[in-house]
Amino acid sequence: MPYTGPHQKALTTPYPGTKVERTPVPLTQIPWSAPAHQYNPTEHTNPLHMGPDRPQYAQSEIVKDVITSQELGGIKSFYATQFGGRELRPQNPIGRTGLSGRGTLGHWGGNPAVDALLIRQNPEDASIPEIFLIWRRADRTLALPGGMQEGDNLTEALKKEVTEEVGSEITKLLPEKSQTIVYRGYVDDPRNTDNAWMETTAFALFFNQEESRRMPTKLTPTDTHEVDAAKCGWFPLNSFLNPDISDGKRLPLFASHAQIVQRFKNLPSYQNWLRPPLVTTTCRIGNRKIGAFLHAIKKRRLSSPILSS
Ligand code: RP5
Repeated sequence: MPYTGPHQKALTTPYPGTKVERTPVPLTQIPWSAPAHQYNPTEHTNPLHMGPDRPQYAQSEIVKDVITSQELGGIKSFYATQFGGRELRPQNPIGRTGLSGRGTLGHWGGNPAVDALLIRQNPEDASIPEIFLIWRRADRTLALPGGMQEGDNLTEALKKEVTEEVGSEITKLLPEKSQTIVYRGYVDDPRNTDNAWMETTAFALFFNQEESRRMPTKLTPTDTHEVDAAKCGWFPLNSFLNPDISDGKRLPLFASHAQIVQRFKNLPSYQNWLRPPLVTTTCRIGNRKIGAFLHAIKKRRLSSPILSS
């Protein structure tokens, strides 16, 4: 299920890392379909992302240089992009944000990212699932490890982000892992604007107790500029799965990461991973039936079809 909104973090003001204030948008006026005749969003694009000396990842600030026949400079969105307003720019699929332009995002339209839900069984107690979270220095919050997707290969992008933000010790285990897609779509990110927004593909990877025991206690992310390694680590997953839990241990996560984490509690691969191995279950059922059978013999209550009951 894609994100249906309304967005909240995309209304964050002032705009992250700046003093730029967004134009207030009442919740009822977020959808483009809601009339807002007076709507006059603040215009902001990072000045470093404009002009001929801009970095390679930033598209031209002139939207018609980038858009050709519904293609946003080769960047594909999960949404059928609508164009409108000033200069017929791409429009945020959820609606108004109070800010036009690109903010600090490099692309017009969807800015693709990848995220990793690294789930392990606690090395001491396999019944406790844990999730690895990073601490984003700039946003001063916990988050899923992840980053902008450069290039088309999602697996490579995931590997790069995990190496940078978690550590190469985990990356070494990735080739053996099947990756389950938990979510694809819009991210309610504080950097979003009316014309540029984040989209992600979030993958879950499961590590059993034996693998957890093989993991070093100290993981070493390389991107220590963005990530505070001292505050990253494994957290009890259950406190993030249930939005009603108020045990004080659940902390808010960056952008829509909390909603993404909550998505996978009903995921079949997570449910299977939680279950004890099938062979143990079968033996237990078998033993219980045999036990009941012997008990019945002892009590001389045995009648022939007992095994089929
Ligand atoms: C979020 O921003 C995505 O879900 C991803 O986690 C992150 C990517 O941005 P950077 O980490 O590269 O800033 O919207």
